[in-house]
Order: sequence, then C-alpha cells, then structure tokens
Amino acid sequence: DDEVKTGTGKSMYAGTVTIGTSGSAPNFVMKDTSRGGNYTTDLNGGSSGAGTTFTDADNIWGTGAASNRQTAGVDAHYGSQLTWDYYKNVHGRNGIFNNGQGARSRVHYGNAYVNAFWDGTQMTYGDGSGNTHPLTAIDVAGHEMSHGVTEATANLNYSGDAGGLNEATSDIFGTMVEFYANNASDVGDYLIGEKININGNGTPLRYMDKPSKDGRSKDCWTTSTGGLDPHYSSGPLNHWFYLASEGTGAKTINGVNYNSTSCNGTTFAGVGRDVAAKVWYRTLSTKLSSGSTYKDARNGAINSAKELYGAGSAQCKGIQAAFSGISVPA
Ligand code: ASN
Ligand code: ZN
Ligand code: CA
Repeated sequence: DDEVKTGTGKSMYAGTVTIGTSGSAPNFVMKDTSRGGNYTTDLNGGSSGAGTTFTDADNIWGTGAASNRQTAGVDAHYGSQLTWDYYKNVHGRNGIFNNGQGARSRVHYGNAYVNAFWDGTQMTYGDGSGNTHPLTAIDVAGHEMSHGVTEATANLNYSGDAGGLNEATSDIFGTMVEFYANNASDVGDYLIGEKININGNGTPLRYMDKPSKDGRSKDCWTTSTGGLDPHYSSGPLNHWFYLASEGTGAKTINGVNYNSTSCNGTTFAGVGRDVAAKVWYRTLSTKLSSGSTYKDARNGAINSAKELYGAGSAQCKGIQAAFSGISVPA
C-alpha cells in the first residue's frame, strides 16, 4: 500500500534516523509517499538501469556499517528527505522540479566509485574508495540534488562565471540542508564533504570561509575566475555566502573554527545564514539565467535583498558588503 510509514534507519553518517517508507510487513519499501514518492534503489555495482528498490521485513533499515547493503540506502534516502523538506519548508519549493514529484536515488554505483551525481532526473552515489565510505553524507546529497534545482530555475551553464555560480549554489544549499537537518552526528558546518574522507586524511573537500584552503579554489573574484573548473570558480561565491552569513573574523560554530577575511580589507557583521540563503534562492529562481556572471549575481542578490528586506535594510547592506568583500565590483 502507498500509505506513508515511519521507518528507522541506521545510517553511516547521521546516526539512527527516521525515514519515510511505505508498504507493510514483511515487505516495507524504501519509497516515501509523503515526499513525492522519493525512492531509493540498489545498483549492486552496476552503472545503468533503475536498480532494485530496497525492501525490508521490519521497517528497520541498515546497520550503520558500509558492509550492510541497506546502510548507504538509508543515508541517500534520508538526504533526499531532508533536501525535500528544506526546499519545501524554507523556500516553498515543491520538490526539485517544483511539481510535487520526487526522484529516485540509486546507491552502490560501480566499484569503489568516488563521486555522486545528479543526471537531470535522478541521484546516483558511489561507494567511495575501498567501497567503505559511500558518498551519501547530507551535504553531498543536498549538493547534488541542488544541481537539479539550479537546472530547473536559472539553468546556469557549467562553464565560465556561471559554472562557478552553479557549483557554489550546490555547496550553499547542500550546507543549508545540513544545518536544517540539525543532526547530532553530522552537524551543520561551512565545510563540504567533511564526512566522506575523500582525501583520505580526514580533511573536507571544500571550505566556504576560505576556499583557498583546498589548495585550488579562489577566495576572490577576478576576470580569470571564469576560466577555472567550476569546482574552483565556485570559491568566490562560497566565500560570499560565508561572509554574508557570518561576517569577517574568527568564529566557532558547532565546534568548528573559522576565520574569514574580505578581499578588500573591510570588516563587517553577517546577516545570518537563513537570510543569505533566502536572498540567494530568490536570486537563483528569479534573477539569473544560463549565462549569468558574478556581476549579475551581485546585482541580482542586492535586488533580491531590496525586495525581501528593503533598500536601506541591514540585510541589503550585508549582502552588498559581502559581494564587495569577494572583489565583485559594483
Ligand atoms: N559530484 C560532482 C558535482 O556535483 C559531479 C560533477 O562533477 N558534476 O560537482
Ligand atoms: Zn556539483
Ligand atoms: Ca558540511
């Protein structure tokens, strides 16, 4: 039956969580009828097809260990559930496509595949090196599904300035989904991929307070930014989001230390991440298009902040100061 059931998931990265399922004993199904029918399947090492939808006898899923096939499914399903709830409850968006339809998530793609991706219609996750750390952490799931939101809204290109805006948008909303989850095992931070140990030494993939800490991303916008891989040209907008949210200077949030400085030497307070995300969502969904530049992002965000909070508001000033703080000129 299609009635929503509440399952218990023993995840890899987020502890024991509640997940939306359906069906009934002994055939519960990892399909969430309360969230557009989001469902999660096992590719079992394959690289094509729909995979096999996870089922379970007692609606208690996974063990918390990667060796159990359901575990990665729990994390992926939980990530899709959080992403659905974040966009719905915070931005009034009804699913990735804003049409009430959920999406499939596929886990156990290929062998030791160290990536995850949105392909326009569905999510796919590899199991990571050694097949021991699937790329199913909350921020990664939120990042990838936000590529779907970007595609359905501004449809930003994946090259030039727009490529950086595209990637950073996924980092911004992946991060906001992580904060929204308020999960004690995977706390909100301004780091990307801190749970999946992709570098093998425990360091995250990206740092929003100072993107250059990854050795390749840029902190400040220049006329050369658009020539970089989108995962590095995202740096300035990630830095903007941190500065707009938290301001300049040293800060500890959920036990993580940050120290962010502006590119132009100014110091200022942040307007809070909820405000910065609201402004950026409005910018993405009403101001930008495929060829948008960092200058378009600045103008769009300032106009969005004016519409939301008023021209003279502290919020509008903070958004503007943070764009000047990443060297995007007026
Ligand atoms: N996981 C990568 C990303 O979302 C896939 C890609 O390179 N597009 O950025
Ligand atoms: Zn991405
Ligand atoms: Ca994170």
